[in-house]
Amino acid sequence: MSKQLILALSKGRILDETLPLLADAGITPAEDLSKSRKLLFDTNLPDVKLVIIRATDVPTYVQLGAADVGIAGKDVLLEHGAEGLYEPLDLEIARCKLMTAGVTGQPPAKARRRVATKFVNVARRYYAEQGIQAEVIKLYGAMELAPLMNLADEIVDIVDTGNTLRANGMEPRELIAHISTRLVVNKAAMTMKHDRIKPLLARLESAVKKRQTQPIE
Ligand code: PRT
Ligand code: MG
Repeated sequence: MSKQLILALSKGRILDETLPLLADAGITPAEDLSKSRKLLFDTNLPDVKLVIIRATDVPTYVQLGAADVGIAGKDVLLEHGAEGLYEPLDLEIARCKLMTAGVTGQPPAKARRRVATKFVNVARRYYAEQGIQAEVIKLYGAMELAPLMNLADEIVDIVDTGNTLRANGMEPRELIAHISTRLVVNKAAMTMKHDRIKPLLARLESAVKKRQTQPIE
């Protein structure tokens, strides 16, 4: 295993909150990420590199060892599964909730429920635990549309303010999980590159703690 450390970052909304945390931990990209179409970046540290990839791909990169460390939403980790991964740190950014939601005022379907979601594994597990028969329908986006179009009775999706649901005539129902962004580490790398990963973890941990004691301006 090379001594180089590869960090896989989720692009999109998590990235904007990740970069200041990394900066507090002493890692800054060597160039402006927003001005580049590159996906692999050098940093101020000679042997630390960043890859910026789809959030849903981060667990795969880390699990298979293509990246040593990753930053991903707990929703993505719950859906993907945690085999081969350690999850040593809650970065406490991009907080939201995984919930079921349905059409406002409409009682939940009694018989086999049709549930549209991109979190099919999470949804199957959740409804099975509840003893509710569910037909889970995989969608890749705009879950809120499914009940309006009579494709599904309810959805499983991420909720923050609830505005997206309300704008589409829906209401949040059951909480499945509280979500925040987590640091994940490849299990083999945690052993083989412990001398590199341990200080990174410690610096990120203190960056997270520092935020908790500092009110956001
Ligand atoms: O684009 P892609 O298909 O890859 O996924 P994406 O668009 O879901 O990715 P992105 O960049 O939005 O980031 C997703 C990650 O951010 C998730 O994995 C969560 O861990 C985290 N996160 C935090 C959120 C939200 N808050 C959030 N509000 N992800 C999505 N949303 C969306 C939600 O899907 C819904 O459409 O915002 C809407 C709900 O927000 P409210 O405020 O209207 O309730
Ligand atoms: Mg997106």
